[in-house]
Amino acid sequence: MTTVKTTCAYCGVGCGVLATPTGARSATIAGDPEHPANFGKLCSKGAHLGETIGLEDRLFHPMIGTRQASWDDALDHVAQRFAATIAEYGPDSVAFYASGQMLTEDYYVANKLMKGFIGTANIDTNSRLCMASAVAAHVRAFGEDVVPCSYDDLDAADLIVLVGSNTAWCHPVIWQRIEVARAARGTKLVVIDPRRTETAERADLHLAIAPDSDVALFTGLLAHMRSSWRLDGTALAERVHVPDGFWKTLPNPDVARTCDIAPADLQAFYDLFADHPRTITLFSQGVNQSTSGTDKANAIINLHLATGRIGKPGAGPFSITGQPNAMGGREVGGLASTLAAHMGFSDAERDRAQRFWQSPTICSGPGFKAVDMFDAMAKGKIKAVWIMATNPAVSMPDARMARVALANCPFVVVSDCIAETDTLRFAQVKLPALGWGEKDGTVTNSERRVSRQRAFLAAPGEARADWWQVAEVATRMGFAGFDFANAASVFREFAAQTGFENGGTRLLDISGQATISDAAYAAMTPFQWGGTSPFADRAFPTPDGKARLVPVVHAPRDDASRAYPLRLNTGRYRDQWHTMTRTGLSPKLSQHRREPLVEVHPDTARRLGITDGALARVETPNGASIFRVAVTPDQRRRDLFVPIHWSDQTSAGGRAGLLPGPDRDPISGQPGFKNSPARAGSYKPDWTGFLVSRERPGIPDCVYWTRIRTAHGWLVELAGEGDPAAMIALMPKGERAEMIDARRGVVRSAMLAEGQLQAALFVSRSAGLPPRDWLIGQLGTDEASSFEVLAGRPATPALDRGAIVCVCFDVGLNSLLAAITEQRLVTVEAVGAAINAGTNCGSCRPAIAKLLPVQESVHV
Ligand SMILES: Nc1nc2c(c(=O)[nH]1)N[C@H]1C(S)=C(S)[C@@H](COP(=O)(O)OP(=O)(O)OC[C@H]3O[C@@H](n4cnc5c(=O)[nH]c(N)nc54)[C@H](O)[C@@H]3O)O[C@H]1N2
Ligand SMILES: Nc1nc2c(c(=O)[nH]1)N[C@H]1C(S)=C(S)[C@@H](COP(=O)(O)OP(=O)(O)OC[C@H]3O[C@@H](n4cnc5c(=O)[nH]c(N)nc54)[C@H](O)[C@@H]3O)O[C@H]1N2
Ligand code: SF4
Ligand SMILES: [Mo]
Repeated sequence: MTTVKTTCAYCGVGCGVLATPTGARSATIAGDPEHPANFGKLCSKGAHLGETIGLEDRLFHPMIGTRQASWDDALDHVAQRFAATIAEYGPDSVAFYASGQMLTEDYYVANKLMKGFIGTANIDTNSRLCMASAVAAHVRAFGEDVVPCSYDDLDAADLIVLVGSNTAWCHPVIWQRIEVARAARGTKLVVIDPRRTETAERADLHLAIAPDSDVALFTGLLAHMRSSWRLDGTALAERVHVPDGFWKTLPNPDVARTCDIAPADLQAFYDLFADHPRTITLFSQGVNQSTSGTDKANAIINLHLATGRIGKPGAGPFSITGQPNAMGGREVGGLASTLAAHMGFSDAERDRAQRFWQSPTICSGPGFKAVDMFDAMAKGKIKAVWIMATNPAVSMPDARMARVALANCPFVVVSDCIAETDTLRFAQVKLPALGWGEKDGTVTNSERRVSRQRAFLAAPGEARADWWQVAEVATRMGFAGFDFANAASVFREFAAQTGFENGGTRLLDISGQATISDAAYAAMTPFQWGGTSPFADRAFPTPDGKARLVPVVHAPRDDASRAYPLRLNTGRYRDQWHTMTRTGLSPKLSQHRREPLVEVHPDTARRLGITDGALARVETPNGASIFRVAVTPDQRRRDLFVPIHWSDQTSAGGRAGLLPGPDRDPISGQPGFKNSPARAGSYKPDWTGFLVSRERPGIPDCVYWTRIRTAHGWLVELAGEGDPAAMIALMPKGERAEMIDARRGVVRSAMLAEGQLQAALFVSRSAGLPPRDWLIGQLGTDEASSFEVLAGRPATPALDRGAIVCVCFDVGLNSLLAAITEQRLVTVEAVGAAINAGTNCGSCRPAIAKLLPVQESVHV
């Protein structure tokens, strides 16, 4: 079968992928050597895309309530309910909640319908939770939301500063590029993150600053550069507008104390910065997801503008995007705070958009930002909402309130490719969407590069493209202008809008593509708008052509209290994507972290009375969840970290989304997900246990459970109260071998069929449980013995390989440590040569490096 060039489904690096179908629902996946974002590389998530394209868990048909409906009925129903709601309560009573996982074409049609035809700007997106602060900062500083750098700059920089970015896990192919540059030219690396992540571990300097002290750090650095006469006088005179009194806003409080770092480390950072004019400051959610996120981003941009480190090779403030099409959503105007194609809401711009769309109306001004949108739903102001390609019941801050809002909204439409998600439970209408490998259109990555996602699989069931769903509803609402023949015709219209009466006022102008033929669209190769360095030789898109310094002042979050003395940080794991609807399908990707952990410093753990491997309850003013404890010096004292990935589908208890409050940045409206007041204490269940099973087990009825895929089935961790024997309900029906010691509270149950283990359950009131790995492996053999299974171990014990580090080759921690010690391995390369680990996607190389006896200084 022929190989199709497409783009990865996941992060904003935007890697090119070669997909070669090997059957109706299978394909081999490789990096595209010609794609300028990755030159053939893929990380663990991209490399295992093939494990996520089966038909398992898919939504195949439109549903109205619990009944399967035809597309005609479902679309008519949506159109009628939206029209009726608008007729009765006005256009602002309806809303659309979109996603950076929609294609540009999907996004364009949704934005056009809402802003131009329904006439409300109540369309916002999960990018509000992700990129809004960077967008707001770009607009404040440059006049337009333009990322001023390209990946090439990473190769040319002498100093790379990563701020609030766990690049090694979240943008691994950018990370590998940084590592190559460091090996080639000794690029210095500074990581600014309260946690010692695998990214921080590899840095020349790691500043584990106090949460949300970034503004103090960067204004302090600007003050330092000024007092040591290192600003760029020419840039300041010619290219940058300095507001009156700006320099007076740079007080010099005790920066090291505010950031809670050693003065020598602060000085080391300031010296590195002063000595290396080719500096890239790359930032993501540690900056954006903050109640001071916009100010943080502007503090970074101010520094680059005032020192002339922008628009030159290897220099600039580089906001990297999270989702595959976070950037495309910003381009079309999918945020409630922009109109379309980088235009705002002035009368002239509204008039221009309306004339371009030839629409009956146009929205009057900005609409509800995500948190406000859900708040308006809870208050009954929004009476119909369409949610597309996002799972807000899990991912919104104060997720309990988001669910109250959805439950309170009279009409909820959800377009998703998966049949059961936490959000779909609230839907009156469910619309089956095409997923990755089936959908067709464009995405834009972190460096403004537009690439094609192409279909290489047939549509499953009745699933249809998101843009088609919106266009159909628009047409059924009686609107003209939505009869698009294909994705290419949507793209042409969007491209035309970027150039419509632009006259050089907006850098986003891809109108050269407005006449692209269907064939040329099909064959499109990646291209970048704005060029590699948009501000190298061009004025800034402001009225006077100058960029702006924006006064920003460190404002600590003042919600610390005696009741909630800790700070809660939330974020990502290397091998899971958000709410796990897709990466959770991959057995390989599920091995790196099998449970959601709360990471805590040893001193704090001791004070709280929680121990490594036990369970802890984490509580904020908004909710409580239970997590497995990981005690680690990589956390700051008093800070906790939990992952965002587990939902009601995959756990009870382990849901991070319940915990952060709705507090948000006053300018961007982005929630401060990374720094919430919290408390924690040990959770002592009556019993703990686990289940391995070939078939997907039912939902356990106990206080804590988590469920993940394994090579031949599932692993469910359990903890609860009452009678442990009640868990036998999780076992399949049929003949089982069982061992119950009621006095000591031990329950073991195994079910085999013709030498194949079907399921095994282990529950115990004392902590002792057998190691999981051998039992997980037994699901895959034809020669399991119920005797051995009940014993929880083989008659002749083998080495427990330990937690999986390299998912590509299934290499565990114990195997790695054994090889390193026995064979005296000292480099990541040598480990690879000895046992393969780290030689495929490379995502685990930072973790392997950490195990080596002597840390390599640069290249892994
Ligand atoms: N594996 C994986 N990769 C992903 C994703 C995924 O789900 N899984 N999602 C994608 C998406 S949508 C996004 S947005 C990106 C996110 O990518 P990242 O931003 O790299 O990921 P996070 O884990 O959310 O947070 C980054 C770091 O910010 C730090 N931080 C917290 N508070 C502060 C602070 O006050 N100051 C500073 N300087 N740092 C702080 C955290 O400790 C954390 O290590 O990842 C993308 N890539
Ligand atoms: N506490 C905390 N919360 C966070 C964050 C954090 O760091 N901490 N990060 C925030 C950030 S940066 C982000 S980006 C969000 C992400 O949060 P979400 O967007 O809610 O997470 P996903 O799991 O990516 O949800 C995507 C949904 O769309 C479906 N889907 C996938 N492809 C398609 C498609 O082509 N069409 C349609 N119609 N559906 C599709 C998937 O099955 C899934 O249900 O989470 C935010 N929430
Ligand atoms: S870095 Fe990984 S997840 Fe991100 S686009 Fe590339 S392969 Fe996909
Ligand atoms: Mo994101």
